[in-house]
Amino acid sequence: MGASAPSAAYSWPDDIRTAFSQAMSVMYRAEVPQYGTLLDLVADVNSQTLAADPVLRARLNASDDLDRINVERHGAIRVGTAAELSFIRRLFAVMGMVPVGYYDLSVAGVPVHSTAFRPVSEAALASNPFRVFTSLLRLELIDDDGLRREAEAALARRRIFSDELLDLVERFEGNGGLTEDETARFVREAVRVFQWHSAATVDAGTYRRLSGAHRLIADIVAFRGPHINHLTPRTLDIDEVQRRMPERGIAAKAVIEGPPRRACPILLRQTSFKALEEPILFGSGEEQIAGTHTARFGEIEQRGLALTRKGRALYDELLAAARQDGVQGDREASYEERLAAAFKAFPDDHETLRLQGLGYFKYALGNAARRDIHDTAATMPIEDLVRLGIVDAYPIVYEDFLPVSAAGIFQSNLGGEERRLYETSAARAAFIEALGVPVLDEFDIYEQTQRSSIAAVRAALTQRLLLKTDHSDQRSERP
Ligand code: OOG
Ligand code: NI
Repeated sequence: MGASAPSAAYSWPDDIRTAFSQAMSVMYRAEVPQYGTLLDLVADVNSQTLAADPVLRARLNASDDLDRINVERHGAIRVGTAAELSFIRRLFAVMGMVPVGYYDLSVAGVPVHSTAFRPVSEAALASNPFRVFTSLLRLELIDDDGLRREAEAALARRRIFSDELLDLVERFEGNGGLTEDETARFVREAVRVFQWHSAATVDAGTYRRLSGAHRLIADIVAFRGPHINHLTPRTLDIDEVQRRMPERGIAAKAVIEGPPRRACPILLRQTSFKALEEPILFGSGEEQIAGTHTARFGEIEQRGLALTRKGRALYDELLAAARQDGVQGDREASYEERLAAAFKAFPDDHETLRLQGLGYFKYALGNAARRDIHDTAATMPIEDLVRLGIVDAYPIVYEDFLPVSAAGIFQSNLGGEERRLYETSAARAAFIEALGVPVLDEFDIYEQTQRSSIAAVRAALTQRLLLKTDHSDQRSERP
């Protein structure tokens, strides 16, 4: 898993990813000034949160996170064809990002399915966790045959990757890396793929019909490339940023997606500002007419503990209950109140979360391991070691996305309740075929991280016990 080390002549994939995410941020701030305003607000709230919470500050300082606190954690793009998706996969591989997870958004009335390209190894995540939520249009969900063929033709006409970029990706694949000069050119060409085009590739009538089928279809089909539709920095206090967005003239979406505020954060909470209406030119030459398109926004996220399958099932159940209550139950209570009430059933301290197998944890030797430890330590159940302070447990952070939340983000940026009814079918296989490789299972990745930390702890304890035996042997040899 993850990228192997390139030879010294080549750039580290982690460094290419960092350069790419920084260049994307610069471009997006220039394209969408309100995004810059959001970044400023996030930076202010983050520094106020740190000033008020020295413990948090010390922890982030120790984990090296402090100076990178305000950088983007993810972005999102939407592509139109299998060929585009499979090349995107090769492009992200240059930056050590591989497809993790499969999200079927058609169940939420959005005609796409998606994966997240992201780093996987612990070292790569620590270096820079930047990920790109990538959706593929499901053309087969356009009912009107004529319109579907028009959309297909428009997508077939466009070339979203430059020859230089194709060449650089092939070089990377052939040589196992990119030189410094190639890296600079790669980043420049890769960022260009995701830039904004203010002229549509179709006339106003076609745009209107595509948009009528679903606004997302127009967003994907009617443009020269898959423009980045949002970037997402990390906030240390999402409720505060949400509350303060209006003060800066930012129209926030109505609710924060994901779990409620908790003492022990789980999974992912996110919110965004509503997509902006931007001027567009439709058609070409004499025929060109002015109109608008709404697609681009800014988002923030706050991440917590990665849940096991069991924890995730409980999360899904409680979230569904809170949402269902809005339809059937207590109509007086706000969504936040219903959510908080439903999640009372989700344990909110790390010990219970661990003991009940709801979350993934990483283990490392604790303070008591420095003292004399009993011979049986290396084989004791991990929970006993934690209880004795020989081993400490740390929550593993959730690095993926949530389909219900993603649907909520899509929805709020499509101007309210744009939902279509789609047949749910076995689309996953088609997605994987388009991608060209299988997607990794996110639970397997967390499980593996947890398991290898336990193995490392046991190896270290065994080592200590061996040393101890050595010493006592030497002592007993002395007269
Ligand atoms: C992607 C929406 C999903 C998230 O954070 O859940 C997403 C999109 O609008 O293309 O980015
Ligand atoms: Ni997002």
